[in-house]
Amino acid sequence: MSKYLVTSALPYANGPIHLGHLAGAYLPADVFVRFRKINRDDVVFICGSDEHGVPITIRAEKDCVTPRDVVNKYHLEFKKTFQNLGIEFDNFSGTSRPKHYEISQKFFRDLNKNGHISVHTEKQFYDESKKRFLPDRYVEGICPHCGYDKARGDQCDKCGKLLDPMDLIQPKSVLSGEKPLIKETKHWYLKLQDFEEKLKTWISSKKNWKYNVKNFVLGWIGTEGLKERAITRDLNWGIPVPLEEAAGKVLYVWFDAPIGYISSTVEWGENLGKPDRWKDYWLDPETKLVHFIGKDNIPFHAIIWPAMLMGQNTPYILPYDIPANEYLTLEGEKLSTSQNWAVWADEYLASFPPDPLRYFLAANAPESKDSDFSWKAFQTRNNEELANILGNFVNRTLTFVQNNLGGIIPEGKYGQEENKIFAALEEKIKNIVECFASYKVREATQLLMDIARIGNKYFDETKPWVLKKENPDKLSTVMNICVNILRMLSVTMYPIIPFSAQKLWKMIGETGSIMEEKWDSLSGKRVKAGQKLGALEILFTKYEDKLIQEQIDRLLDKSKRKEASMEEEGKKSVTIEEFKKFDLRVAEILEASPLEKSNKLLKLKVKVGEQEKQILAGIKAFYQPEELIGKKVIIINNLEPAKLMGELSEGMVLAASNDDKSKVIVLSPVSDIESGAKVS
Ligand code: B3M
Ligand code: ZN
Repeated sequence: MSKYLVTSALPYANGPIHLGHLAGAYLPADVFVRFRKINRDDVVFICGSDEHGVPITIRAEKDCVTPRDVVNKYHLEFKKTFQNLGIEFDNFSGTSRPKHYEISQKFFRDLNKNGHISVHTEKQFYDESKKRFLPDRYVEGICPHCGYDKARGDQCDKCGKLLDPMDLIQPKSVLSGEKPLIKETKHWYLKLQDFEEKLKTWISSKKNWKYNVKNFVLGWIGTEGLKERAITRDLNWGIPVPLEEAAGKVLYVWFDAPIGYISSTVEWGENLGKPDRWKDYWLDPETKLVHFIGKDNIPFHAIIWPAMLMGQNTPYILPYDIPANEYLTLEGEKLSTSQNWAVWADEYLASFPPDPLRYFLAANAPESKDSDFSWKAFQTRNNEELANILGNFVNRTLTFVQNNLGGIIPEGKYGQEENKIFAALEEKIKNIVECFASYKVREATQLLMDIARIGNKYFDETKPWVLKKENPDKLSTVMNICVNILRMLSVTMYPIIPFSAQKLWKMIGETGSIMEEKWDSLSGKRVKAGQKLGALEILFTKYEDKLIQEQIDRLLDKSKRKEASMEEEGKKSVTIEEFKKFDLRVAEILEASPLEKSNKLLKLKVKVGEQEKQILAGIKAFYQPEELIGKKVIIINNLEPAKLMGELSEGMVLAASNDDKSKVIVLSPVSDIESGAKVS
């Protein structure tokens, strides 16, 4: 028996849980914990909501509520969602509770006392009209790497590059929309370089860590060495920095978030009436501390957090393992909450039970590379594996016992043949155990299905419907074996699909919780002959195309609706002053020719009054150059000149188009007027 403290990344309390979160940090952890618990290990499973940070304050500001309101709302939602999905934490806390403040401030004080914190004055953006400093996401502007014009101060959503707010071109405050000033402010830094050698030695000792994690960390340290990092922010939502001279500053969210693992464990003990219980885990070097996270959280868990722990006066244990997962994509594309390209857990649960999703995400876990969720693949996994293989075996076995043997588990006489079957099954179970122990949920899922396949094959080959007439003795043994396979199945499937496992457990006449069954008793233990089956029910139903299509349509609709609403925003009214900024003119086309390098552009020479200029127009597919020559059109005359495919364009020809852009018509005055005439 080993002692485990298992954690899942604390979800940010600024939005609901989607399938990407589940696949990365929650389902794999829950599977591991269920396996460990059934294996008689001593396990505590800890989580809570991550309740600080700029995404939450921005969200609150946008919705005109307080950060506390935002946090409370999502905290409750998380609890409900996790419960409905069977993600069973021993404690789910939150990082804005007093105990968490206390422990986090102690963390800062210890690091400071031990000389691992420095303080610097730095330049930062400041919103003069709001009288506030603007940390990372409070500033938006043009990305210096890709030119995207809504890049956030911490990261560009388009090209994914990490940014410093000072990198942004034309920075704007998200609070006022104004250009921010640059002002000096003081911040406190964690001197990561103090821990560099210790971290390297520690990480090198982790022989069994996943390749992606270890490699990432050594790469991070290796190339540039460790540098100090700011751990404070100018915000009014967060944990106050426990220093007099730091009034108005709070701890950076990534500083306090992992401490949530400790404070949630403390809370767990307190709720049990044992306030010192947390020490049995956090202060015992025998405890295996396992953090389940998505790959974007690796540096925080494998470098910064261990450094923070190393700098404490309390002898906390360090992470034992960090089985980080890669990403889940959706229908082949990157998940995006801002573009509503996501399947939300609650949305899923409104139409389906939890187990088929758990099964799918386990079978397609992004363990060593990104994997994809698609509704069609989900349907296939459900219909062809859960329903056709596993469900079918459960159903045919139990209805046979019910209809032909009075619902009583018959006696089995085990000879060589039967023992061979048991040996094959036990071999599979041994492999499954190894997979669960090494976070290989994908493989465990396949092996689990193999057991059901063995069951179906055995049923087909022994033909109980024939034995019924010809050999009742043998029938008794065959059905006994089949029920035994179901018993093994229910325990092995418990970590992945616990709801169905528990139902199956009851159906074979077991009472009580499957948790009372212990993994290592599986091999020897057999069903009791004479035991009466429980009430039968269908474990898995097949999903029709129509139901799946509805989900696909909804996903497409949601993201389209988002596009439409963005377009609507673009249609907001403008003032006459704004309109007057456009210098619209009538222009005469003098020359037109296709631009060789482009399949869209025509190169036009136009006359605007006395002036001649070159304009590139994306109308190649709709007009022959000759038919345009001599035509009068409307142009934006003062559009900033731009180079397209190496050619200068000094304006824009106005055109109308239908929705799908299959038709594009250049605008022209209905009767003649001289070129250069003003359009208003
Ligand atoms: N809330 C980031 C995330 O949800 C962060 C994890 C904290 S774990 C200590 O991806
Ligand atoms: Zn960019």
